[in-house]
Amino acid sequence: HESLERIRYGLVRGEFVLYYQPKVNMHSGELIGVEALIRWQHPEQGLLSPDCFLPVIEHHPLGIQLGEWVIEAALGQVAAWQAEGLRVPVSVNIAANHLQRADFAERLYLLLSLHPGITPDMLQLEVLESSALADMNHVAETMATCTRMGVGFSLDDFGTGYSSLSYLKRLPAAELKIDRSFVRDMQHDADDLAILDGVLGLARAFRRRAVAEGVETEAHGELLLRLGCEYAQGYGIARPMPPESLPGWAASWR
Ligand code: G
Ligand code: G
Ligand code: NA
Repeated sequence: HESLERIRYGLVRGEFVLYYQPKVNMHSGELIGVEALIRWQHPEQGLLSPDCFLPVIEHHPLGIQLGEWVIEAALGQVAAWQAEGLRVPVSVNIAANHLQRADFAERLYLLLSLHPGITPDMLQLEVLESSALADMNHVAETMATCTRMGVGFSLDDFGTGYSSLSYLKRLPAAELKIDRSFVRDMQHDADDLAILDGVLGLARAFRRRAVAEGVETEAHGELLLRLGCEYAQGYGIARPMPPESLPGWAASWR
């Protein structure tokens, strides 16, 4: 793990970058969004994954600073793609303690106002469901405020947390991302298949968009389509890529 000071220095020096992984409609072939995934382009150690630095700053103000940097950089990238003629919404992962800050909605409004050319619906926030949100009423309120601004929410790794069903009922998230652990063995594991089918039914009943994570093979995609899940993300569709690769990928996909 890197030190807090080195991470702070890296942020000042502009060493962090975002990769983007496509999220598609497997039925129509449409690119429905991209998920921003942070990487550290470390001058000595090469490209570092978030596991090397996010845990270090998770409970530190620097984590909030980096979280805001991610939103700002993702919005800047959406504007750049838009100028090239590619209109694609971006999803950003938000740490629970960031979302739970009293000024979250206000700060988000400020970040959005820096990009007047981007409508708020071009931004979606992925909330990690497994990190128990301490004060659900407050979070629900924050999410409602942001939703009124036009920003969308997604419950990440859905099905793996402590209280998936309470979250589903109480949090205004238009999208559920079905955790990849249920997708991986669904062809061979009847329990996983049953969970997947159940979550898809819940998503329909609550009118939330279900997106399957971890779609690695054609067989995954075919079975998901048969189950009625057309939205997917995974290595079988595309790996996370640097932003300059996305327009070419989007043009050649399907
Ligand atoms: O892309 P990768 O496999 O390296 O991501 C590892 C983990 O780090 C994933 O759980 C992902 O959600 C998380 N992650 C990636 N980028 C960000 C980010 O910008 N902010 C936060 N909070 N988590 C991220
Ligand atoms: O949901 P979460 O934010 O944790 O997911 C992002 C992480 O999942 C990233 O680290 C990304 O690289 C990884 N990922 C994306 N697609 C796949 C896949 O098809 N298989 C596996 N094993 N990991 C994936
Ligand atoms: Na995510």
